[in-house]
Amino acid sequence: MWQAFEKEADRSVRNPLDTWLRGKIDAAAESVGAAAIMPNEGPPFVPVQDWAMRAEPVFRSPIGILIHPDYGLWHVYRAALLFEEILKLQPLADIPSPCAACAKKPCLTVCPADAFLKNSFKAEACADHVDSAKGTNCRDRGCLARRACPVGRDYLYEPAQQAFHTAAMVGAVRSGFGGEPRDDKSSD
Ligand code: B12
Repeated sequence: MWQAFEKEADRSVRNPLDTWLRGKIDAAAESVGAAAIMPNEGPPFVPVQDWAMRAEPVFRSPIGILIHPDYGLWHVYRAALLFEEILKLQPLADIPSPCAACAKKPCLTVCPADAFLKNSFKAEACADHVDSAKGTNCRDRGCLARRACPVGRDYLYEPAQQAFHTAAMVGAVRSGFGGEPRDDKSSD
């Protein structure tokens, strides 16, 4: 996705990634007779992670985002397609979360902002650190906790993409994650 975005997208518009994606997703939805919902549009936000856990073997990781056995923490949901009829899905593969066998859980110990609590994420603490002089590593190369995960390392985003999403994440936090103006809602 990132390579196509870099090649094709008009970066001068507001929300360049969301804008570029919307056209592609609407066309895909129309071709199969579905309506598209964008998970980052809100509030209110659709519970896309709950839907994903019913559709494929992904699991809540200790840092809140879902982990996939192959892609690790390097996957996100660009859209949900709503169909009028109920679709028959493959039964879910009965496999354990990769986090169950991870003894050290480095994702929980490396965050310089101590942003991960047991059931929540301190978004302000994260953004303040990323914006500070000490935040270069997270700012330029992406979330340290996410990068510490040993699963799916082949799918790690490249630095330009990491920096783009991190900047968008800080913008989202500063504008209260809502409908207020911000640089791009695609913090992921
Ligand atoms: C608002 C939002 C944010 C806010 C976070 C606000 C906060 N304090 O948590 C900001 C902008 C800071 C943010 C940051 C990031 N986000 Co975000 N975010 C969202 C968004 C748009 C809405 C979340 C929400 O409020 N849902 C409200 C209702 C619907 O959810 P809920 O049932 O209450 O459950 C939420 C919480 O309870 C929490 N939660 C539940 N159980 C647990 C357990 C633990 C331990 C923790 C920490 C959290 C947690 O997670 C749920 C979703 O956030 C979702 C998309 C979506 N539609 O869900 C993406 C989404 C959750 N984000 C995503 C990502 C990738 C990130 C970042 C990694 C991006 C980055 N570049 O760093 C960071 C990391 C945040 C983290 N570690 O949790 C992805 C996760 C994909 C995945 N693999 O699961 C999503 C699903 C977007 C997508 N399009 O795929 N995000």
